[in-house]
Amino acid sequence: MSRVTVSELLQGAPKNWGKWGPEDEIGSLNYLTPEEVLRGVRSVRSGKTFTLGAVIGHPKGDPVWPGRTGAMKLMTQDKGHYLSHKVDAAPGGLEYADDYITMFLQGTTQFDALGHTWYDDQIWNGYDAKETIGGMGKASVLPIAEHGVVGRAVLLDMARHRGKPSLSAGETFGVEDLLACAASQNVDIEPHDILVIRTGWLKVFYEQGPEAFYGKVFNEPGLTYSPELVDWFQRMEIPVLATDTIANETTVEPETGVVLPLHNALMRNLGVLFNEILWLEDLADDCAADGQYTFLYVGAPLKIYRGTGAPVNPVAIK
Ligand code: UVW
Repeated sequence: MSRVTVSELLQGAPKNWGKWGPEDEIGSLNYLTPEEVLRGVRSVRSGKTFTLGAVIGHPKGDPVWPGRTGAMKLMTQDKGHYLSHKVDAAPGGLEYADDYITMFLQGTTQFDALGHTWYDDQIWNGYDAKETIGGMGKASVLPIAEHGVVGRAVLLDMARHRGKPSLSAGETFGVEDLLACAASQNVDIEPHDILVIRTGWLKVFYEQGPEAFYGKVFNEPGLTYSPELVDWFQRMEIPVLATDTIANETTVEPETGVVLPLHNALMRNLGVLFNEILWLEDLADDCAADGQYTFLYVGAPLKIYRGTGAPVNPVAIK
């Protein structure tokens, strides 16, 4: 049970509604102008690349928000079909394999559409929450997919900063921790930086299994709400928050019991894009080894018409 509603918690909190016009559907992505892309390009030093997508349909399962299910991938055609004479080779001898997948669009590394969560019947930019009925009529993932997400990113390795392989269930951090982490990594967070935060939590799923990951009561580690944190995001004009957890914030805000308040404070109200469930282990190891925590981030979710979100396999270029 929460002790307040999200509406009460966020009373008077800042909003960017209308900042980019009444028809805007990409929010803080507007900060990533061509100049910002070039600033990102200038952070490239060695050309090393890292892909940040989780494996879809992993043999150990897919880490998903409780209530969602992992991907189901089925072969519709393979060599077996030819061996059992269900199909014949094409004239000339060509044979081929085919498959299809069913999955939650938010069931792997993905971007949330800005209209993905709401309270008080309004989604991003003040659109009516009824726009979500039968598919996102406003603030879907498509405008984000059509724009693409490219800019300078900073990795904040909170797990390393705290001297652990991963944060623990329900472990929280706030803006002062982000700044301390950046200082310990000798990196400056600049306005319009894409913020990539490693908690080590995704690794828990693959290395320790679903029992350790979900626990008795699911409570991810992560950022926790405070007015100061929201003001900082607003002041720094952060366009994207990306993490290696399912929801980019601790599941239950400990002071009030409100579930996922940052989804509303940052995404619904400020238009910050949420990029969730990233695989950050290889990138983080490399950053720790060479001391370079900035890179060019390139990602674009799939162009899903009226989608609430869409998978993405971002590339970090150092
Ligand atoms: C919810 O908001 C429930 O999920 P996600 O973490 O995919 O944004």
